[in-house]
Amino acid sequence: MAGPPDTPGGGRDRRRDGAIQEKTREAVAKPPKYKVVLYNDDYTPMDFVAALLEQVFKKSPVEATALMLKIHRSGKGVGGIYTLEVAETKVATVHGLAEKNGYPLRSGVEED
Ligand code: TYC
Repeated sequence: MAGPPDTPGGGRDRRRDGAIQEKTREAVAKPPKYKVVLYNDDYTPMDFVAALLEQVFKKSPVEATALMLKIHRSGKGVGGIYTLEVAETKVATVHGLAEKNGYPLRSGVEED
């Protein structure tokens, strides 16, 4: 790359002629985010849910157990927050793993 990189979102850049060009800050729309919500049920084993939270939502073992218990006690909980495409893929993965193992675990997407 020739010369210093542009300053993101504004700041100053030196022009070819040596003058300082003030940049205008333009609005950059942030992509909307979506929560992947997991719901409690009476049949899916606790250790299966905790292992799934580790595998699919990259939780540590301690985080996964705490979140699984939160869902168990309160009825639902958030596995993670993602762009819509990633969130929908997580839901499909949760349902696929649950169905493969014969459990009724459900999850869904909610706007953040
Ligand atoms: N309630 C389940 C049980 O007692 C455990 C469970 C936790 C199920 C979280 C689903 O999303 C869930 N075995």
